[in-house]
Amino acid sequence: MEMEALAVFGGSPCALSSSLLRSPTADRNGCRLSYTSSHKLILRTTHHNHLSAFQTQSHLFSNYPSRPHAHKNTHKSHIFLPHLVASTEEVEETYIMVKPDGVQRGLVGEIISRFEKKGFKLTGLKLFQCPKELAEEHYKDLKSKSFFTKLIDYITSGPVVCMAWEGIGVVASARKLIGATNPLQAEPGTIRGDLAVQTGRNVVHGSDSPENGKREIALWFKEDEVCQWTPAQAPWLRE
Ligand code: DAT
Ligand code: MG
Repeated sequence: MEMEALAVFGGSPCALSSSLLRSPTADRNGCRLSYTSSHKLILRTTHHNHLSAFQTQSHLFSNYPSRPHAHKNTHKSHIFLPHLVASTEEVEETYIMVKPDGVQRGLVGEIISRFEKKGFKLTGLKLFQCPKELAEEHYKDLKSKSFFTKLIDYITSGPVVCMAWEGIGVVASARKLIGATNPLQAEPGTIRGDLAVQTGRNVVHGSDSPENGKREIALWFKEDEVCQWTPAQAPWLRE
C-alpha cells in the first residue's frame, strides 16, 4: 500500500520533512518516507522483512510497490544511454559497492566522493564482510559464466563498502560515473577509467536497472539500515 500527498511543500522542505522523518509512529508502523521529484512527501509502508540472501527475487519484491507517481507523467523525458535509459523524472535507488580491491587500495573516500559531488543522496552505508551465499545471490545471473567462482572468491576476499544512493535517474547516471566493465575500455573521468586496469579488479559495482537497484538494496541492507532524509542542498540541486 502506498499513500501519497501527506504534505506538499514549496519553500521550506527541510523543516517539515525532518520533523516527520523523526516520527516514531512512522518507524513503529514500518513506514518509509520519501520524496518525489515534485516535492510531494510519500508515505510508503514496508511491512516486509528485508533481507535474506536465500529469498527468491519475487519474494524480495513482493512488498515493494511500484511508485504511483511513476505512471502519472504522460510526457516523460529520457536520456538515452547504452543499455539503460535514465529517467529525468523519477526518483530511483541504486546499490553501489566498493569491492574488496577498492577498500584495500584506500579508494573508499574517492569513490563515495564521486557520487556525493554529483548530487545524489546517500541513504545507506556500511563496511561489510560478504558471506559467500550473499555474493552468489547477488551475482546469480552470472552463475553459468566461467569466471563465476573467481568472482565470488574476489567479492568475499575482504570487506566491501555497501551503499544505497537515491536520486532522479541515479541508476543510469551511476553506471556512467562508474564506466565500462573492463577498466581499460572505461573512459577517463569514470571511476574505473581513472582507478583500475582489469575487469577482475574493477573496484566498484553499480546496479544495472532500477529493478535491480531495489533488489540489491533489499539484499544487502536491513530495513533499518536505510535512512530517509532530506539533504540541506536539495533546493540547490533542482529548481
Ligand atoms: P558490471 O560490473 O559492469 O555490471 P557485469 O554485471 O557484466 O559487469 O559483471 C559483474 C562483474 O563480473 C564485473 O564487474 C567483473 C566480473 N566480470 C564480468 N565479466 C568478466 C570477465 N569476462 N572476466 C572476468 N570477470 C568478469
Ligand atoms: Mg552488473
